[in-house]
Amino acid sequence: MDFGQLRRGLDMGPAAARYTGLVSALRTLGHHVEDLGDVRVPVRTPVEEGEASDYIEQIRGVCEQVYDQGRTATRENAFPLFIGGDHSIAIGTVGGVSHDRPTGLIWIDAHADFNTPVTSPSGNIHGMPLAVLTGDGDDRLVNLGRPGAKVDLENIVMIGIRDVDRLERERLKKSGITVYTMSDIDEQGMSTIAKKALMKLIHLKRVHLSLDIDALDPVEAPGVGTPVPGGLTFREAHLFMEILSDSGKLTSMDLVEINPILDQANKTAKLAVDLIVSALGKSIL
Ligand code: 4U7
Ligand code: MN
Ligand code: MN
Ligand code: MN
Repeated sequence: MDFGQLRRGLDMGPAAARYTGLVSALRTLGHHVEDLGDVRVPVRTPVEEGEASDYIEQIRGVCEQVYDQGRTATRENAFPLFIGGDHSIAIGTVGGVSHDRPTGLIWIDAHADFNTPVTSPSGNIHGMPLAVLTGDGDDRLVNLGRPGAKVDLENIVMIGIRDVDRLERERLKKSGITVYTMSDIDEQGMSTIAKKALMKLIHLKRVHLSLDIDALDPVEAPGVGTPVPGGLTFREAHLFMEILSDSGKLTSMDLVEINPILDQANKTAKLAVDLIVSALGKSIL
């Protein structure tokens, strides 16, 4: 779905990932893969220029479906992989996979997605999912699946951020979330950051990765709605996936914010699929 922001095209992300061979690449690695198809997404009626959009009901409907799927897959000890779609789907995915057990959350993104309706400069829900998941935001989203916060602030690690709004920054600094910005990655290198991130979640049996493809540099991932320069390189992102895969801790994952309409020959979806395959066990040797 693409109801979390105004641009069209993010709803085509799953198709783009399928076209580039996601399922066969995972089968080649030896995984048993079942493609459950797309969730039901209502047709989007256009909002006039300057008119406020209120798609909360549509977003809630889609997130309830993914919540159930995440919950079911996790209960069956399967690994749910969610392809977006704009990042507001994480309200459902993270809620669902954490239904029965506390879950660590790694949020890789250019943005913090920690706005509330009060702090958001855009009003777009895809800038709010992490706030919702920690209990702040519209009640219809905060209480989706089960009442209240879905993850503990101390079980969240954010990586790659470089574009935070003024009031969002104040919230983030007070929150207790562990944040590794692009500057931290520049200074310490991705392997150190990856190991620190995993150490932070060592006490948890389940770890969910929510990967917003705009965390990568726009040179690598041009097909995104909100590009921000100075992002992760191809190898930095792959190295993180390889270290995460080696840790054996990853139990579920989102890959979101692929916009094929803004892309160059499906380059961004190809990169996205490559990263998923690395996170799920592909190594160089
Ligand atoms: B994404 C933004 F103002 N912070 O809230 C906002 F810059 O899921 C962008 O990370 C949010 O792509 C980007 O609208 C959301 C903006
Ligand atoms: Mn983002
Ligand atoms: Mn995001
Ligand atoms: Mn985006």
